[in-house]
Amino acid sequence: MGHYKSNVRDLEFNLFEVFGRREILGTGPFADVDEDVARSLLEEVDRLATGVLADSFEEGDRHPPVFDPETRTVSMPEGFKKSFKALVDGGWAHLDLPPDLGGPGIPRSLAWATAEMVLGANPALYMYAAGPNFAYTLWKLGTQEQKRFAELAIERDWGATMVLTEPDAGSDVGAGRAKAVRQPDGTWHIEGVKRFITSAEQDMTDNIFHLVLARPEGHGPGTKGLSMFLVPKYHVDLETGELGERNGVYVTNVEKKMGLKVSTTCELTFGDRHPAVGWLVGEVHEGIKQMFMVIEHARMMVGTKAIATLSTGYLNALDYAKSRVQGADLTRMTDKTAPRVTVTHHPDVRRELMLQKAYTEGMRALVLYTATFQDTVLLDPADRHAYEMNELLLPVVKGVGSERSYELLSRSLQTLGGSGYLQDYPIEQYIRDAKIDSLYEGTTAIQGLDLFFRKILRNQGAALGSLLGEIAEFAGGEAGNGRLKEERKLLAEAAAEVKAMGETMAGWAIGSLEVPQEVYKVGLNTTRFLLALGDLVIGWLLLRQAEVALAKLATDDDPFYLGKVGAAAFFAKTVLPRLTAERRVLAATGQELMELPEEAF
Ligand code: ST9
Ligand code: FAD
Repeated sequence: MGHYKSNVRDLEFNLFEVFGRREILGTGPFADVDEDVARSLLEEVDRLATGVLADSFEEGDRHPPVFDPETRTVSMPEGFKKSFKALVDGGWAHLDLPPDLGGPGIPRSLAWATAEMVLGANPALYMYAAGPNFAYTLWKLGTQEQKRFAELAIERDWGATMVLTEPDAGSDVGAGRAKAVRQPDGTWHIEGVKRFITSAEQDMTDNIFHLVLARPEGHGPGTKGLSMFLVPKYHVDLETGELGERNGVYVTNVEKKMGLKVSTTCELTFGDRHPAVGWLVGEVHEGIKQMFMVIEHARMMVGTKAIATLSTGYLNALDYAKSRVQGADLTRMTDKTAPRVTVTHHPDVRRELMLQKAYTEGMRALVLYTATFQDTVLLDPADRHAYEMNELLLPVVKGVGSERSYELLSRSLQTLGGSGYLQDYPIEQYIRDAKIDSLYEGTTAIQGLDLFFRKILRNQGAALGSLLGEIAEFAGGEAGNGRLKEERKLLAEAAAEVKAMGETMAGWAIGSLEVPQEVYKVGLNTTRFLLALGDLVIGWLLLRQAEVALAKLATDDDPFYLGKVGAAAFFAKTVLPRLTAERRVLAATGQELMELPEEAF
């Protein structure tokens, strides 16, 4: 048995029983996909993920890629190459593409459901195989020649990267110093050093193309002065598709890190040996806007990766707990002759397992709920509401998904006792591999700022208001036929707390127009608010699942549905009431922390 434990049943439950995806299949851009096709896709990806993709997960950690500074090349571990080949040769790297680019034209919800399994089995594979997805973005943004390049990249499954970060420009992308110098032939020479670039070197694809943010000479400061350039590793004859000379972009170091070791994290140097030639994407200077098309996809990917890892962590912990015999039932704790029981009988283990289950399944629902808005945007690009809801939920998927998954993975390890600490089980690697999720693609602090200032304030609370309205309507309704009455009340209270938190923060933000320091109070609470909103949405989605499950339980005593009701009730009763304390802490925020001298820390 491999390390990866998938949960296709829960994916299908979300897609077909909760979020009604049947209704959009066979329509518009999804004309060629019906429910049978969707289910068989999930089944096939499940087989792949639990098999050949998961096979090299451990090897990639214990024998990471080797960088040769002389040749500036990387050798990937053999087993990982085999997994990569299976993914790419099976055409799975094209799953997200529309039919005009040779893809199956599946909804985003189904795409993220399949992505969860690849990301849970061996996350770096998804990233190395993301070239065709990057190319799709290039194809949408690019000139005719760049579209041709993108088509070749898709046809040949070239690798790709997103290149923003520099030593002095991490969260603050606009501080970037990499320079672009225009050439008489219309191309650009890129100069400078980028760092922490994922997948920038490997020996699994013939070519790699980099989407690079650099500042054209004479352009202004900040993110708005950056432009996006296409910089391939090898030059390409666009007519024949043949590779030409080596371009002047080289990996000059590969980082040694805590986890996700098989994913190369590279220093990328432009133009130190010979010119690094780039092409301005779309021939327009809109770099940050263009890059955010990639970033939005990547943030969704990171949240999904985190949650996928928690899911397999929880299922591994559950398996262990069901077979580990230790101690007597608590009711017979003083009877030394009492039979020993599996640890699932102990209340404390049950509580821990249920917390893991509730967050895992609630956050999976969060990913797929968010993806339903992406489906709507594909069906109707003019649907402003769906667009704004997706924007609102993305920092929640990324920020909450990564923070809660990391936190709860340590609970999964705890369930195994001392064995969890060993490399005989996958959870210690899951924890190391998942830590990165709260850091890259914008740290949690950045997600909190993005949520509050851009997705709520700038949107004048429209999307948040609509979400809170839906939650309040559900809480005030009859969901659960009398069975979820107490839980709905707890949900209504939690929604009111989150609303009050948002209003208090908005008040401070408005107050800062007169007293600038008031904004510190907002900044002291953006992460708190992000996590609180996450808990609220997770609690609501779990209760929506429980409502569906209760209806099924009328005729079907499937324990899957019992688990749904149990998880929702547990979350409503043990997690949602904590939001009252969060609101009180938030409301009491003062300036003390900001007034404390740095030396006092
Ligand atoms: C990284 C990669 O960490 C890690 C893993 C890589 C794995 C890759 C493989 C998988 C991915 C596959 C992708 C495939 C592609 C797609 C396929 C599709 C099928 N939303 O607020 P302002 C824009 S990479 C949208 O003033 P500052 C907007 O244009 C490194 N747009 O910002 C805005 O203008 P306007 C990741 C947004 O103060 C403009 O930016 N690094 C959003 O200048 C300026 O906005 C980071 O993530 C948004 N949410 O700069 C950096 N926000 O307002 C984190 C901004 O006129 N830091 N824009 O609309 C930040 O995000 C900062 O907040 C900052 C601040 C840089 C934006
Ligand atoms: P800093 O920005 O220096 O942040 C330090 C601390 O300050 C953090 O806790 C942060 O939350 C906080 N902070 C910073 N600014 C603010 C603020 N305004 N308000 C509140 N708190 C703030 N980049 C790419 O371009 N391409 C890649 O492919 C890529 N892959 C990566 C892979 C790995 C393994 C790693 C580690 C990084 C990768 N990155 C990549 C870079 C990554 O996106 C950055 O590390 C990340 O955006 C944070 O930047 P930083 O590390 O410079 O931290």
